[in-house]
Amino acid sequence: MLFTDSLWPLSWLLLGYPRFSKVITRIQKESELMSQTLQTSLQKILERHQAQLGYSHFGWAELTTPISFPVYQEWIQQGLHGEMNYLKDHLAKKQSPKTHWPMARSSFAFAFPYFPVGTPATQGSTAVAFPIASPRVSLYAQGADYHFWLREKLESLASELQTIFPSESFTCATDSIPLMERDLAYRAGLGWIGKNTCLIHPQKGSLFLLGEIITSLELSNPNPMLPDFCGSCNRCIQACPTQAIVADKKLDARKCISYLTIESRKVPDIELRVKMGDWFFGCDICQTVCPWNQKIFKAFAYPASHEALPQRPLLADQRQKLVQDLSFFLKASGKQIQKKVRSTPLARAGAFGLRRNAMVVAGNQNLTELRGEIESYLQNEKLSDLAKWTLARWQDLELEDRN
Ligand code: B12
Ligand code: SF4
Ligand code: SF4
Repeated sequence: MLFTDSLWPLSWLLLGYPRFSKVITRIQKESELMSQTLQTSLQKILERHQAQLGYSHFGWAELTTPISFPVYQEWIQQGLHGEMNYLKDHLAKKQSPKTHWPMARSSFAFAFPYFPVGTPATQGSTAVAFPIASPRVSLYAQGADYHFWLREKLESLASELQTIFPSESFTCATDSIPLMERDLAYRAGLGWIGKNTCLIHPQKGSLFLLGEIITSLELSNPNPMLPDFCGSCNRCIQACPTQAIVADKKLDARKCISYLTIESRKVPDIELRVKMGDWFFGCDICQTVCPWNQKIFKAFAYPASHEALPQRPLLADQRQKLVQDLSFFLKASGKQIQKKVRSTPLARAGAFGLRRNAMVVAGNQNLTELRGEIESYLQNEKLSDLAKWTLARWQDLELEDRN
């Protein structure tokens, strides 16, 4: 402010160029020092809360246009988002996040591990008893809805920051917001974008969720962006049962089991149904096969080899429990289903989605004990086609068994 354009020639005359340039250098150094001191203090504050709030790593970056915005734009243009129209509506805001949050200059990014599941670290005060044990549910979803517990943790941190910096602004965000979270986290040094499109850290793997605190503080990223360690590996692309990873770092959401079982409000295309295997909600295969998650699975003796299969083998008692759980979703009213899955991520699919998913699993796992339940949908406006498919699938499996 001191040397505006109009005062600049005058100051040159008064101070002489060499003195002027020394003043400028001094001001620059002082502001760099101030910014470094601010960033060091922030690093300490965030480290102090890390263990208690349960984030595995964090960073921050300027809130500029995402590096991969052109990738996102092309992805939308190609229609790979399917029915997720909100992703198209968010285009302009994602390009310039500051138009959505006018006070925003930078954003902190946090990685919250969701594995092992159902621990206090991943539920906070929003803990719930997970209502089903046997249908195959992706790891992130086997507990309380993270939109509650993750937000709660971020909010307690944001209010701490607000006390320390009373004249600045802090806003918490996660998931369904117009922000390219993986891009921001990549720029903040939290990981690289893998071929499966997930953000991966060399020590922490990819089994974590992302959350942000958007702020008016002017911060520049002190961490280097991590190099891409996928190398010549292609395991995720080869293991995806529906061939949804159509190129490196490019996912056709319309084929992804996670989309088909959570976000879609339709019945899956016939050629995808067998490939969906026994996934009732979400899918973890492209992360289960990833070498960067193996030491995390090993540390908790998790049977990753089974989880990487499109369809898990069933023991007799597992079959009985699965039949029981799926029978509930096929028989219960919409209200009863909503009550059962309340405060868990399963609520996102709604009663229609969960019934649809139950039918696909019943078909692929040959759960003929559910014949009565399936036949009761033969006249259903939205699900009759899928009910017919389930019955036909059982016939095919019987023929396969005979041959
Ligand atoms: C829509 C959505 C989905 C869709 C589409 C996913 C997709 N890959 O596009 C569906 C329903 C399929 C989905 C599934 C899952 N999701 Co989701 N999803 C989202 C959401 C809301 C938007 C993602 C989006 O914009 N997709 C469009 C594509 C183009 O963007 P992108 O996914 O960010 O992908 C990046 C790369 O493709 C990249 N890219 C390509 N080339 C290059 C090159 C460079 C240099 C860079 C930097 C980037 C880059 O560009 C994109 C931006 O960085 C985000 C939350 C958010 N607001 O960001 C969560 C989010 C991405 N999902 C998340 C999770 C946990 C999942 C699942 C694991 C859940 C599950 N188990 O079922 C799966 C994983 C499937 C997979 N392989 O991606 C986490 C990811 C955490 C992580 N470690 O990466 C997020 C960030 C939610 C959160 N707050 O934690 N998801
Ligand atoms: S989540 Fe499952 S269906 Fe989706 S890309 Fe990964 S392996 Fe494929
Ligand atoms: S499985 Fe291999 S290619 Fe896929 S994300 Fe992991 S390291 Fe990268």
